Amino acid sequence: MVSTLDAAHYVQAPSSELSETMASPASFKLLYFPIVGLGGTSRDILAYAGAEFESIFPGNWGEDKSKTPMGCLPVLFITGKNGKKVTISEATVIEQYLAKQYSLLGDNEYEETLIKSFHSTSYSIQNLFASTITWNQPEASPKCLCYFKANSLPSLCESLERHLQDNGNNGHFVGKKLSLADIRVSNMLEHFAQQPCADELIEILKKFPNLYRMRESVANHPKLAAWRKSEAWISTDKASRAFFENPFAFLS
Ligand SMILES: N[C@@H](CCC(=O)N[C@@H](CS)C(=O)NCC(=O)O)C(=O)O
Repeated sequence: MVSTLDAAHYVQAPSSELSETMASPASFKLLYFPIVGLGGTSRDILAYAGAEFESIFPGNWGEDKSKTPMGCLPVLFITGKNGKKVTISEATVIEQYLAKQYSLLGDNEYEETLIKSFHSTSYSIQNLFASTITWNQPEASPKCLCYFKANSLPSLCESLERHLQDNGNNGHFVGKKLSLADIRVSNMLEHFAQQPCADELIEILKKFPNLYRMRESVANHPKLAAWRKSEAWISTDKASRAFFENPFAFLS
C-alpha cells in the first residue's frame, strides 16, 4: 500500500496519553522503501511478534520526504488501544522500541546493554558499507570494498564470533533466547548477501561458523522462517538485490 503522508511534525498531545499508546499498541504501519534495508529488522520483529502490521511505501518520495519527521525512512505509525496515534522515526529507535515491546531486550539491565551494543555495532558497519561502497564514487568504491573485506568486516566478525563463543555458542548473542541482537546482526548479514559482491563477502563470513549458526537460528525461528517465506519478504529481498546492482539509478 502507498502511504498518504503527513508526519513532518511529531504528534502533539499530552505525552502521558501518547506513552500509553506506545505501551499498548493495537496496530502498526511501517513506512519504508520496498526493499529490506533499514526496514528489515523492524519488519522481522513485527512478524516474530505476530503483531498486526502493514508495510507501506512512499508514493512520490520527492514530495513525501519533507512530510517525514527527519526527511528519511523508516517511519513507524503506531495506533494504540486507546485510539490515539503516534509517529516515531529513526531505524535504531524504532527497532529498540519494538524490541522492548516484544521482550527482545534480554532479562535485565546488563543483558539489555549487551544487546544494544550488538545492535549498535551492526548498524555502524552497515552505515560504513553504505557510505564508502554503496553510495561512493565508482572510482573510489572498489578500493573501499577491498579495505572493507580485508579489515572492517573480518575485524567485526572476529569480535562477534568471540562473543557468540563466550555465550556458549548456542546461536544467540545473549542468554539462551532470541533477542534484538540476533535479529539485527542477521539482518546485517542478509544485507551483505543482497549486494552485487555478495559472493566475496559470504566467502569471508564462512570463516566464522558461530556467526553462520546464529544467522541460521534466526532464519529457522518458526515465526521468522514463515515470514521469510512470505511474498512480502521475498519481494523486498528481490527488490533489494535489484536496487544494489545500481543504486544511483533509483535517484531521481
Ligand atoms: N538517520 C536515519 C537515516 C535513515 C536513512 O538514511 N534512510 C534512507 C534509506 S535507507 C533514506 O531515507 N533515504 C532517502 C533520502 O535520504 O532522501 C535512520 O537511522 O533511520
